[in-house]
Parts: sequence; structure tokens; C-alpha cells
Amino acid sequence: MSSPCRNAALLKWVDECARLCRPDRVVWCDGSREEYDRLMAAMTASGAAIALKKRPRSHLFRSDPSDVARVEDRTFISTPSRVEAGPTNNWIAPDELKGTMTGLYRGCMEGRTMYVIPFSMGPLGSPISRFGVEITDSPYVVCNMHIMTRVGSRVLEALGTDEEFIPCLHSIGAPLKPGQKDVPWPCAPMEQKYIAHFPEENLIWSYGSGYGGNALLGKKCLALRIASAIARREGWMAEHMLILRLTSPEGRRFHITGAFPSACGKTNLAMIEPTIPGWKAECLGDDIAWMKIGPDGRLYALNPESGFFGVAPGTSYESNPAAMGTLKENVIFTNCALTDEGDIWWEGMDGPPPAHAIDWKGRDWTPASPTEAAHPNARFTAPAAQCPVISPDWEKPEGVPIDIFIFGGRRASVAPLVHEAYDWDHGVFLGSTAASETTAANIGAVGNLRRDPFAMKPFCGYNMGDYFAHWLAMGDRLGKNAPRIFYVNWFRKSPSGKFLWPGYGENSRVLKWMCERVAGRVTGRPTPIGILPRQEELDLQGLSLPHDDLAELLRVDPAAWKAEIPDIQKHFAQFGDRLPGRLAAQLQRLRERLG
Ligand code: GTP
Ligand code: SPV
Ligand code: MN
Repeated sequence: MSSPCRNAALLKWVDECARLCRPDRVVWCDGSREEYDRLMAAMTASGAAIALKKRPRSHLFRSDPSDVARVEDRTFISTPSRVEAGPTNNWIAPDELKGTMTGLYRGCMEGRTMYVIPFSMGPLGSPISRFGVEITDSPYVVCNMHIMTRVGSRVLEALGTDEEFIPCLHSIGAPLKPGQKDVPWPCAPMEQKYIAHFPEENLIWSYGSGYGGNALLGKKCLALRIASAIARREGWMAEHMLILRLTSPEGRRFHITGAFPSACGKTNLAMIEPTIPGWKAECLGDDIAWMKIGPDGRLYALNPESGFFGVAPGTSYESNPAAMGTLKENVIFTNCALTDEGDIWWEGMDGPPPAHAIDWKGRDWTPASPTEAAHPNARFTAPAAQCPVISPDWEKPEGVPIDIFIFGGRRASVAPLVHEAYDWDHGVFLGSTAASETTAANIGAVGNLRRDPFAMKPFCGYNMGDYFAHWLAMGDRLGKNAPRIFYVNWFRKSPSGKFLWPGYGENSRVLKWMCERVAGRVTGRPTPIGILPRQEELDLQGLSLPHDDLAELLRVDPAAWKAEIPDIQKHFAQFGDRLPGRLAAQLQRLRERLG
């Protein structure tokens, strides 16, 4: 094994992993275009990938039908004591989990290649960035990492002889016996899948899945679960947030981050094309924000990723033209349908559905078929730099100063279109009690309302009660520089089940109201749950919205909110003495305001 690496700890770790996993060979990834093309060509030749005739350098993959999304039930925060992981995380003691997983890793790469991927989360040279190294036996993961992170020789150079990195060990868990034929998407059965985090030693071990956040370990594992634990220790924030710059007709810039649960609209809002005249939007990130307090006392946000791993179904020129513009070339599509012309398709794309396609399971499909052509969690992996509305400042090493935080979720009733928190503590209360219907981004039931605090339930690497306290402490440090906090719900439905709000580009109308609140131009109207827009404060010019729908979107029903209180109480109770008293006080104040 010849290696271009001079980092002693990295060499030692790679050697240990190779001895344990016993791959046929070890390859150090250089992150080059040639490497990507070589791996894609090999996967196309083997039948794992399909080269798309209609999109240059783009490929379609079909996963195993059992391996289509994150697996929250198989995701673990392995701290020495259960209480450090907290009530919202699965926990197994580190010794036990390492024992089990070492057993699984033994010989797990036989017949395969072990790839070593040195990567940076955040641009090289940024004080906010961190290095990771992923070891994987999946060439699909290597190509995705090329797009989602900064991979390669420059990182290895920066790692020098002794720079720190976060080790991320991944295996699909499907060794090949001599002569055994491979399948297009090898993976292990559900009960052998483990997505494990050891925050005390900044270590990630993932086994058995090749899909998305289970396998691209820079993303949820490093940039959220491990980074959130580091951020708490070091006094910064790692959040499941988009980053957006909005410029008013007068040229005033507002930087906005938004935390919505998985498949609840971050990518769409991040790439918004405002429908109101004169307002301009630029995208700085669609899934993760790392935020630090700058020398001027403001909070600066940077997207640690370099690509989008976005939900495909529902993406169209109508709903998200910038995403469609991003997808013209150099894209990996996973679990989309294949058209007879050699292009991809999914439900909700512009125009009529194709008369015939091959569905995500590789079967013939027509519009008359009883099942969807694309899996609901079908995704695209595309370079952020290709996005037509990417901000020229998206890789600015120090990030951008945040004015507005948005929380929200998918809720058919109760939560109005928008409300603003009275102050920081109230905003943290809104984030900590956020509720949303579950989506196909996780394997499990879809449409179940659950509390997903700060959209971080699946991604917080430590006790969520302590995470709430960390948010309060950050607010104390930020003081008057703290971003204003809003809560939105694009998903309120009529009794007949229709979305009341048109969403997408029209969400700019709500963003405009937020900016005008920050600029002190509108007063809003106080309600028991927070400040709502007066009807005349929402710019609805050019939008034909039935008056009754608008009234319903802005309605606060005290009875419905009173009915929420026992559930919030139960939600808070699970944190025991880790729940900050300031949040219990906020619940009490909500109760009093509701009368
Ligand atoms: P993750 O990548 O899983 O973290 O998700 P995300 O938050 O980036 O979600 P995304 O923007 O990809 O949206 C997921 C789904 O919500 C898609 O099917 C969208 O079409 C739909 N969606 C997004 N924004 C809106 C909106 O404003 N209104 C409605 N009705 N649907 C929306
Ligand atoms: C999410 O589920 O929030 C995602 C997709 O962004 S994954 O990377 O698979 O977690
Ligand atoms: Mn996400």
C-alpha cells in the first residue's frame, strides 16, 4: 500500500481499518475529475449506474428497495452514560456497540476496494472548517462525497503530519466471496445496520447502508451530530438550516437561516425566486449551517457542504427553477424514474408524465401504474456551484451575518402561516416545541405529527435538554445582536385537504414581512402565541388568494393551542432536570396568555 499521506494518526487508523475489514485493495482518493469519471465508468459497466443520455456526466442509481432513506431507529449516540445522549436519541454503551460493530466490520470488505476519502467540511482555509476522512467500500459514496464535500489531495496536504481530522468508517456490509457476483446496490439487512456516533472521541462508525445521510458521513453524522457536540463544547452552533440572502428593492441585505425538518422545504426556500417585484434572493446553503460569533459580536453562518443532496419529487421549473437549473449536468440521481429518451423523471416534474418509464425499482411504469415512478425520497446530488442563484459569497471563509432565524414544520392545522417570537427565550421555546408531520426522508411511517425541536431531533449529538440550554446561552452572548426568530407553516390545509398557501416563490411575501419587522416598518399584531402580521401588512399584490383562506392562514385558535399544552408539557417532561427553567417559564407564560 503506497500512500500520499504523511499524517501519522491517519496512516495508523487506515492500517487498523484495513486489517479489520480486509479489503482486496486500498485506494487513496485524490478528488480529481479523472477519479470520478473512472469510478462512474466502472459502475456503469457493472450495471450499478445508468449513464443518462440527456444530461452530460450524469448518472442514475437504483438502491435496494430496503435501503431508501435514513434509519433513525438504527442511529445511535454512544456516550458513556445514557443521560448524555438524552431521551431523543437511541443509546448503546460505547464498549458494547464497538464490540458488536467490530464483529460486523471483521472481513466486511473482502472482495472489495477500500477507499480513503480525505475531505473538508467548509472551504479550505476557513476558520470554521473541519477535516474528516471517510473510509468506505462504496464507489457510489466516493462520487457523492466528491460533490457534497471538498475531497482530495489538497486536504491531505492540509492534514500535514499531525493536523486533526474526524475519522468516519463506513461499510455497506456486503463482502464478496471469491467468484461471487455483485448486485447493483449491495447493503446489509436492517437489523445489521448501525449509524453510530462516539461524540466523546469525535468518531463515526456506519455499517450496512449505502443511502444518503447513512453513508455520506460528512453530512448528518459529522456536520450535525458530531459537530453539534463539538459546537456546544466550543461555544458555536451546528444546525439543520438553509442559508439565504434576501436583498430589498432599496438594496438592504438580510441574511436568513431556516430550520425545517427533513423534506419540509429548506432546499426550496434556499433557492427561492421571489414573486414580489424588486426583491432578490441568493442561495448560500440548503441543509446545514455552522455558525460562530464574529469579532463584531454578530452571528456568522457558513454552509459546510459543497453540494445539494435534495429531494427530487416535487422539484420543477414551476416550483424550484433554480434547482432545475442546477441539475443540467454532473448530477447523481438516486431512485428517480428513467424515461425512454434516457432522461430522469419524478412525480411533480413540469408537463405531463411520460407515457412509459422504468420506475425506481427497475420495472415498467405508465401513468396508469398503481405505484409511484420515483421513490418519495428519491434524491439528486449536485454541485452547489452549478446553482444559478448561488451567492458569490457562499464560500466566504467567515460566513455571512444572520438577521433572521426561521423555524417551522409541516402541519395541516393549528400553526398559522407565520408568527414572530416576543424575544429570544420565546423564540427558543418555539424552536424547542416545533412539531411536524414525518416524511419519507426517514424509513418509517409518513404523516405522523411529532415534536422535532429545531428540526434537530434526528441530528442532535447530545442531550436535547442541554442543547436547549446551549441555545439560551448563545442568545445571552449575542444580546442585542441576536437574530430575530420567526415560525412558519407553509402546509396548513383546508378541510378538504388542499394547501391553503401557494408556497414556493410566494413565500417571499412572508419573508418580506419578516424583513420589514426587522427594519421596524410594521408593528404586527400581538396574539397569545406570538406576533402575527396584520392582514394589510402582508404584500399580497398579484396573488389571488381567497379572503377566507387568508383569514384561516392567519387565524390563531386559542382552544386548539390550549389543547397543545399537555403535549408540550409531556415533551418537556422527558428532559427532567436537563430542561432549562427558562423554557418551563415560557410554557407558563403561553398558558397565561391563552387565558
Ligand atoms: P431535506 O433535504 O430532507 O433536509 O429536506 P428539505 O427541507 O430541503 O426539503 P425540500 O425543500 O426538498 O422539500 C421537500 C418537499 O416539500 C418537496 O416535495 C417540496 O415540493 C415540498 N415543498 C417545499 N416547499 C414547499 C412549499 O412552500 N409549499 C408546499 N406545499 N410544499 C413545499
Ligand atoms: C435529511 O433527511 O434531512 C436529508 C437527507 O437532508 S439525508 O442526507 O439522507 O439525511
Ligand atoms: Mn436535511
